[in-house]
Amino acid sequence: MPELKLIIGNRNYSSWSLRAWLAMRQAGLEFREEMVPLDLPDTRQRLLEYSDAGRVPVLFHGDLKVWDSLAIIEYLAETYPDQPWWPEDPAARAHARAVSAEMHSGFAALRSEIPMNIRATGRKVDLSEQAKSDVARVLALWQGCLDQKGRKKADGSFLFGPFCPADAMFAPLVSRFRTYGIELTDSLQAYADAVWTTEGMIWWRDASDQESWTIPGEEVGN
Ligand SMILES: N[C@@H](CCC(=O)N[C@@H](CS)C(=O)NCC(=O)O)C(=O)O
Repeated sequence: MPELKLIIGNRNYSSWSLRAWLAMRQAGLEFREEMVPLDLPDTRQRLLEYSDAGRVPVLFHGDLKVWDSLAIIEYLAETYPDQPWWPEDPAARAHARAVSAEMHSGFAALRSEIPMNIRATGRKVDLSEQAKSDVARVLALWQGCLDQKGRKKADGSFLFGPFCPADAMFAPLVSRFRTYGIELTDSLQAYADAVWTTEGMIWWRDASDQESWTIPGEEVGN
């Protein structure tokens, strides 16, 4: 098999990069990465050298290029079926894909009003009604997964028991909810803490602490 190479943005800010990267890392894949820091004068031109979409993440596998986080995950799940990806049970798998697709295509207000900044803490913002409704929907989605019929606590602390791509899709929200002090019930906080303390997330957070780039207006603690 040719090597896998993932192009990502800087870790502190690039929420879509985190999704693909964490899914790959937690699935145990070996891959190389290259980083294009976001919001610099040459960012656009550098992104276009990798993909006409001008966005990260981008996966290269030999001659193949995949330029979208969820498409990357689906491609890898098909290509490396022996690694742990989606839930085995078809109903749970469909559910996991539905919540992942909803995250992928929605929550625009939430995403723009509380951008990911992993290093920042203690932020307070007045959310619009739409963003509040986005937050409520995410929390309901999480609770719905945790309440699934037949799901046993012993199966794991994540949405579908063991870590799966749905948890990677929501990992940036776990970070945002911490940064902006979004209140969670005890069971949702336990879920968020489980994602926050996965091996991959700890590694990503430590690495984002080492980064020196700061997007204007996104200074830490601001
Ligand atoms: N739907 C795409 C979204 C990718 C995306 O918007 N990535 C942002 C970074 S998190 C980006 O590349 N922005 C370009 C820029 O900031 O110049 C995916 O799922 O991969």
